[in-house]
Amino acid sequence: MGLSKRVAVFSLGGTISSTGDSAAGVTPTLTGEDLVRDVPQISGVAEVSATSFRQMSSGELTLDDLVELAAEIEAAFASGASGAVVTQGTDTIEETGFALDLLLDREEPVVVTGAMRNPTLPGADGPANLLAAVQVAVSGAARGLGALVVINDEVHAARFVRKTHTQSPATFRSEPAGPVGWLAEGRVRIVQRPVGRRHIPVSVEYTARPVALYTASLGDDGRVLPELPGLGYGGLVVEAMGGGHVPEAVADRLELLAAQMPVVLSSRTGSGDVLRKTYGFPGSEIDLIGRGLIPSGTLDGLKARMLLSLLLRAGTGPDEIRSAFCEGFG
Ligand code: DAS
Repeated sequence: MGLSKRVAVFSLGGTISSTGDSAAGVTPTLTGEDLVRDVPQISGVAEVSATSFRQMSSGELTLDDLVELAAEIEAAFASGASGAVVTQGTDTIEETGFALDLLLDREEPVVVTGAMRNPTLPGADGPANLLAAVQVAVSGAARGLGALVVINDEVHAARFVRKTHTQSPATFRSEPAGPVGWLAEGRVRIVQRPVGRRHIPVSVEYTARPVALYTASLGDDGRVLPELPGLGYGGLVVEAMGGGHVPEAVADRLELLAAQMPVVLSSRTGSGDVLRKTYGFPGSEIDLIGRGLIPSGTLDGLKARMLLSLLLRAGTGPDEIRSAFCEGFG
């Protein structure tokens, strides 16, 4: 008798699929079919179809790829899949996972996974991560949570997760919320459900409007900022210091930019809400918001950039962009 749950696996490349010799370095070579075949335990969990969607280092992925991937995942659900698993490089999972969270509005679990140790190394974590991802993809408890990142037996909401270590298999963290669950002996335990998801329908026909990401740093005056409109950028996310602060010289430049494009204020700290009403010095969050910047709420710079990129791509107007950040994630 066949298994009742079907899972569609889409492989995109990354360490989980990388092989080669130690001198030249590993590169993405294994297909989705190879990855699934290497984990025989998967056949006891679900009927799995594997598609090699891309085969690249995850830094090469584009928003176009993700919009196309979201459409393929929708199609898999329409044809009866109970869940979807995406395997890819871990370098950009915090961005791709959040993009899928925004692009898809489905109850079925969409689980992104990868590996920190490639298949040629002792202790390669890809097979365990893939099995765990399939287990989450068929779990009733994981339905309706939005896109998830499953690695190292932890289940993270894509909207919170960040890569925090260059090599550790425990690299993924969700500050300040913590993981939404974990796996124990193959059982999926979900202990919290994030509220306030947002859906941004974007089709492949929409054109991209690039969004720049700028990190404020000690002694920098932001002289690169006035160049952005001329370079074709349609928006900017600032990773400000602390609760949302920049030097005064940078604030002057940001004010000029905010009159031309959406400028979102996030924090370079990596955790916590951007402040709105505490500090009053020039370059403080009160000053910057008064000059037209949009506070990113709980979103860090990379996630704020992803949200703004998709909003611009969907042709969203200035008021709706502001409310997407202030009400959706604020
Ligand atoms: N090869 C890198 C990437 O594709 C790293 C990884 O997969 O962990 O993101």
